[in-house]
Amino acid sequence: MLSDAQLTQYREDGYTVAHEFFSEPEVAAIQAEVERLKAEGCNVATLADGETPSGAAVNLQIIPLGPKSELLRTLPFSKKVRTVITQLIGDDVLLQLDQIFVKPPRHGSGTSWHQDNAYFGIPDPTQGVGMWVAVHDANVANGTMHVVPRSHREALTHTRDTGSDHHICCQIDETVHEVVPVEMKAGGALFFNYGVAHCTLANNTGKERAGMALHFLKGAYRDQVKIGMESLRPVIAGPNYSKGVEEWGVDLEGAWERKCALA
Ligand SMILES: O=C(O)CCC(=O)C(=O)O
Repeated sequence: MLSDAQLTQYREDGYTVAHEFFSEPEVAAIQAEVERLKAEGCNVATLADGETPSGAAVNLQIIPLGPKSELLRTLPFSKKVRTVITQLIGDDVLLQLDQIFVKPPRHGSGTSWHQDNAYFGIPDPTQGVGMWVAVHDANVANGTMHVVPRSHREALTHTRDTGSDHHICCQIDETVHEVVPVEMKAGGALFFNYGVAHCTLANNTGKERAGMALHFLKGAYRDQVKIGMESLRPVIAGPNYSKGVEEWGVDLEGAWERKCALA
């Protein structure tokens, strides 16, 4: 569970960090799955025209995860994820989006500054929460996630990101905005509401770095979601919660813990 201090930071600054959110066996399971899924990734980095695939820079996106991975589809149903997400946005929650970005050694490219709600268009951005998991140690040298505290109170203008085949981006001026690099060991998790501006930077180190991003939304917005799993939005809490039976045909409660040999 998040502490009162973490919850206060989340309410005020729009984000909070849970170091060691996932234990060593969980991290090992996630890392092995990322290794397996890499073959299904797509390099979204482009030359400066926003179209031509980049030969050098690589931002490998794997999306969605649930249909591709029997392991990762169970993660949103884990006790720790359900507990924290409901602490942050209350009961009645669905998983909107799940993806991984892999940054290969030396050629890994970042994901430019943006607010997720510029994609999602939810009337109140604080009603959605992104959970970004450090699959490997994430630090300034390998381009970890950076956030702008309290930026959910600003509607920033977004334009097409010409370094990506589909992303959008906004401008952050570090002389005006406070920018916080979030450094975490593998297994740490950053929670931020849909309005918080964030970006990752290039990985110029000799080791690969990956981040896994899950986006959760209040069930009340279910029909307003424009982006995400178009037909399958697994409910993880609330009146429509079926433990995954409705969406995946099996009870997934406890499955994450069993698969990671925690139970
Ligand atoms: O890991 C990345 O490069 C970007 C992730 C991201 O922007 C997100 O989770 O919203």
